[in-house]
Amino acid sequence: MKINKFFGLAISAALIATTANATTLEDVQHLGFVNCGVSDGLFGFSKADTNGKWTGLDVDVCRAIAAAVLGSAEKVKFTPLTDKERFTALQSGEVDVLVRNTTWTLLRDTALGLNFAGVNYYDGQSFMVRKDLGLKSAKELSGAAVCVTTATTTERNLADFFRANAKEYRPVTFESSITAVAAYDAGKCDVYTSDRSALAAWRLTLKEPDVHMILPDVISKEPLGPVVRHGDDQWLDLVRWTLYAMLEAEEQGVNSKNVDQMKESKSPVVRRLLGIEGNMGKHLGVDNGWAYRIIKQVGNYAESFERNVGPNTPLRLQRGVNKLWKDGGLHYPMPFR
Ligand SMILES: N[C@@H](CCC(=O)N[C@@H](CS)C(=O)NCC(=O)O)C(=O)O
Repeated sequence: MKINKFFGLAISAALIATTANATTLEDVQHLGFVNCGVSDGLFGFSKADTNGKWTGLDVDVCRAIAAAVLGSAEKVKFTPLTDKERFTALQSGEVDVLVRNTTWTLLRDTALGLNFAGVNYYDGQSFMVRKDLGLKSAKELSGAAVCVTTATTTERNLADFFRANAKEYRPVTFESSITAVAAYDAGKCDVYTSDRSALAAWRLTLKEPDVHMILPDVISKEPLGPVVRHGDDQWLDLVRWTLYAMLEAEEQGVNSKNVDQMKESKSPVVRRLLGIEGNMGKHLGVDNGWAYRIIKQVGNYAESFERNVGPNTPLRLQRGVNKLWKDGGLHYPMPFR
């Protein structure tokens, strides 16, 4: 068949125009994968192994979104981003969602044109030092050289902390944590500062991890969570309820092992969560098996926590404030009803 060149161009233009006006969900469905912005390699949160397989607490949120929207937790393209690149990549549409140990703050949630969909890890900023300095508290850090990564909340909190405590310090800034941590390890700084979970991860990469300690002071709130662009409420809802599905599954005792038996459960909440009753998925723009797939393929929040950062992983993080609300923690999924 002879194709009219002009007609062909018109069709391509129309297709591009459709894509440009499409919602994020339509784009993702059209392309067949979720483009997820992640950290360049933060153990426990997002890291690729030598075969290119990504794992981590943040990675699991990306996978859960793909399971909900596309039916398979494997349908994710991971885009590693530095702290500096992350928000531009989301704003420009290069990624569909950012799940990259990113702190929810007022400015990011407003001025940057972004929306935080929730919190997948409640953290706080702290300091790592050599044990032989004999320090007990960050208040004793007067005059210290502090290695820090730029374009982070960390850098600002650091300044606030020293200002509030009327102490001198010398910031030594880097664009990537790998170089900041290497400089600290080489003795170019007395202190490395970051989120506590990140400090636990980076400590393991040092030449002699046991020579270093994390000071007990927590100088900030760092609620880390997935972020989307302003202006696409459906996608915001999907990402938010994906996270809630993982938390609600834990709350209801549904996990990747028992999810098939749980389909027989008499609990109305479990039945709605698993799509046996109600139309939860349809209201989100997907099918009613969305949360079943998240739980079956990725697991509930507790499973993800234990597998990636919990006490039996090298990171050895306690659940602490990351417990569910009913266990005394801060995670509180909104009602599935
Ligand atoms: N949560 C803070 C800090 C983020 C953060 O910790 N960034 C660094 C320190 S671990 C990081 O992810 N580095 C990884 C990299 O440089 O690739 C924020 O949102 O600004």
